[in-house]
Amino acid sequence: MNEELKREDPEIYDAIYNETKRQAYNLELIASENFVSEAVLQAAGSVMTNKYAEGYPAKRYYGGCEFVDVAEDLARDRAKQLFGCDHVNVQPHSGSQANMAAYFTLVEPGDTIMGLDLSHGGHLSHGHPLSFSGKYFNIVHYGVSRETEVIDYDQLLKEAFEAKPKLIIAGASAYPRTLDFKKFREICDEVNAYLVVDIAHIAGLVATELHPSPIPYADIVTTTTHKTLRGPRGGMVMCKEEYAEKLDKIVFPGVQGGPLMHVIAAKAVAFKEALKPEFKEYQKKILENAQALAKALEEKGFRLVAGGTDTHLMLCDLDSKNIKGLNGKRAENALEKSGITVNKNTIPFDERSPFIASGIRLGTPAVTTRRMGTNEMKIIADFINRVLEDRKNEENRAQVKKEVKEFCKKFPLYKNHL
Ligand code: DSN
Repeated sequence: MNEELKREDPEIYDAIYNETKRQAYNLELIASENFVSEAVLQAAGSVMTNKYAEGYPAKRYYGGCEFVDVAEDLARDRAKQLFGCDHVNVQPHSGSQANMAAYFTLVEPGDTIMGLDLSHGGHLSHGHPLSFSGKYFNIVHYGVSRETEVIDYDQLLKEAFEAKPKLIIAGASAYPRTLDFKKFREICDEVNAYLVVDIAHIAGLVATELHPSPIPYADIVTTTTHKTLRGPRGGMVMCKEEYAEKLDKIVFPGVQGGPLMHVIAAKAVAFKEALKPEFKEYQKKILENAQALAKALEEKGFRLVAGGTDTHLMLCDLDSKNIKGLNGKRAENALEKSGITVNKNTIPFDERSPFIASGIRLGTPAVTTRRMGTNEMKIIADFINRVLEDRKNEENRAQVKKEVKEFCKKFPLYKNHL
């Protein structure tokens, strides 16, 4: 593989080779990651990276766009079919830029936006002070209830009456329960606010009707394409027809220049895959695996935030195990040394900083792509428990790492890459 690259740039060749090995022989449990198909990889690594195509299909600022136009048209048509939306823009380079485009389409800098607090499961670009969203807009955060750890919609309505937002954004990066988009719409109607929904995490579930769709309720829906949707790294925005023209102008030239045509081609391939019946079966298995992993962890004494999960992810409250000195950061490190990749995550009302955190976030999309099933989830829970119960023991970690590697070999990822 990559003989040319090996000759030209052995350092980068080695980095890619080592990353390929890391992905093949480690358990990937980061809820926002996945493994794309060979076909998506090939499109993303194609000559379309060479093409400037500012503008939109048939309305470009450059000549020679006839074939990239084919790719973008296919991506748009397939996305519309997949989500049932009026209009889609497939050019955003990331979720953050998709959200930036959504905000600037509907509101002005300085306007009030309400978004879920990052420490309660929100996204950075939903108003974190260090993100553009927190700098350009007046942000009022909503959170989850201390008792139930889920959104209390009555409380949200009260807070919205006080804050008088122009826009409410729904969606989360670490919220394990179903979001009620109809309720969000009702609240927005009560306070005369726009509704934007960011389905980055749950896009694959929404596309296959395994999570309710926000399309009927939201003015604009944003997503990334690389999480449950299993496409290349990137973003996308869907909207009602009335916002289409303005949204397109905001994406380009408003917040971006030339689109990444190789990534747009790869998005088209991923959307074609997602329209197949097998994709719904895959999404169902993600959910079955999440249930199995959650149950197995609970049986080992881990408390799950909000009492479990309805989706592909769960948040483990590590304090529930009463292991001396354990926190999110230490758990992430010990698991990484044992071949298991997770991310530390604050839990609602966490007293630790986000750099330490009291929880870990776990998701099943990537292991499900490897065709692991519910029995494997029990084995994974056991690996996690063994590492965390004796996290300082190097021999224990080395033994788990060895077992994880053998386990992963039974579920090969990419052929001919190693
Ligand atoms: N950073 C992404 C995640 O890991 O969930 C989206 O916020």
